[in-house]
Amino acid sequence: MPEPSQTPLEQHNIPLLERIDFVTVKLPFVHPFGTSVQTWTHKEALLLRLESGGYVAWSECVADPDPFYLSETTSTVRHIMRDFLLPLIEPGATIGEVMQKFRHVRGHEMAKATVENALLVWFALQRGVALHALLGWPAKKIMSGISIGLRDTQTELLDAVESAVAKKYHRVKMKIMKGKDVEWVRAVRERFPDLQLMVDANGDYTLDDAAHLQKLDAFALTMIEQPLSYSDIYQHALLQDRLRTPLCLDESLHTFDDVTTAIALDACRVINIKQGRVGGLLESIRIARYAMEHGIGVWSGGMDETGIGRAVNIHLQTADGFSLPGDTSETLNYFTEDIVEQPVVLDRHGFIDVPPGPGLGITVDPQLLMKYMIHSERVR
Ligand code: OSB
Ligand code: MG
Repeated sequence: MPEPSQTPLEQHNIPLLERIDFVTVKLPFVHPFGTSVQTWTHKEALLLRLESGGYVAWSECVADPDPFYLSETTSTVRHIMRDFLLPLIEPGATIGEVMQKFRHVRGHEMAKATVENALLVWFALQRGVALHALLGWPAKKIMSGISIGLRDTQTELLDAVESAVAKKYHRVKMKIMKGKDVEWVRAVRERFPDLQLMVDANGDYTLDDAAHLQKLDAFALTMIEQPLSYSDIYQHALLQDRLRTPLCLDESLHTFDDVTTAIALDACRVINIKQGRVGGLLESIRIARYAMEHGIGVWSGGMDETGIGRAVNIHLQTADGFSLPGDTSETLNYFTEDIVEQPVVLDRHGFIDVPPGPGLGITVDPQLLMKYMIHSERVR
């Protein structure tokens, strides 16, 4: 695969980073977030703060403190950033050169994305432009989507779907797992016949479950996300061959190369891009363009981020190729109180505005940051 030509964006020069801090915050969720792999009661997020020339750029790492979604954790990310990635940044180098050097570090996409995000936000602030404009796209209204975690009863699930429908979310995703699948989907579909509905299994099934998963074809789901292992692509292709419902990959895709493999094998017809999982915004944009050229739908996933990470996902969705509603829901769906001042809200048609202003268009509230901070470390 030839390397793409460097865009002007990749030629911005890196400043001397005067001050670098890692800050960890821990916020309680409004409702525990249940998946087939883990139930999270809190969002623990590692933040990176870069300061240079009077501009302060924040970014948020998508890793959890545990390795249950993917292998990176907040601790591995701190280690890789401190000991390997940050030392590769030389003042005067271009962002393209830095990202090229990052390829020397294998894997650790979430760590790479955290550093890249912060550098791009710093450039946007310094130039006085919004992040989406720095990336090359005009502002537009972003489609909304909600990811509803596993519930104890079908009644609770139906209540959660009902309030999402009332808010005009463009599509609803429900988590499934073995034992909470076909009948639970049937209950939702019977009550909401026209809803854009999809499911996410976070890898709970194997190919032996293909006949069982075929029962989901009856419910006009827009897609089934990551039914099989987090490390598989090939068996998803075998499964896709046996299903009418499009498959969507999440955990299995970490790089542009993974995406070309998945598309070549017809392992999925839709791609969930989490910018943190694929190593950052520039890789996300390359993937979205490639997918679009191959007729594959793309949407932005989420990791239950605080307002910092959610703003990044919103800016990214102005890019070409993001044709489907993503996992971008209102702040109040996650937290009663966030660390940023501007909450994400839906308008009466279910759309989300890109926060206006330079950089991410959001401001970190120093008092709330202190309130939820559990750790901080000055790196430079
Ligand atoms: O599989 O998409 C997932 C959250 C944490 C880990 C994995 C996943 C999710 C979500 C939440 O589904 C998406 C969001 O609302 O941010
Ligand atoms: Mg998923």
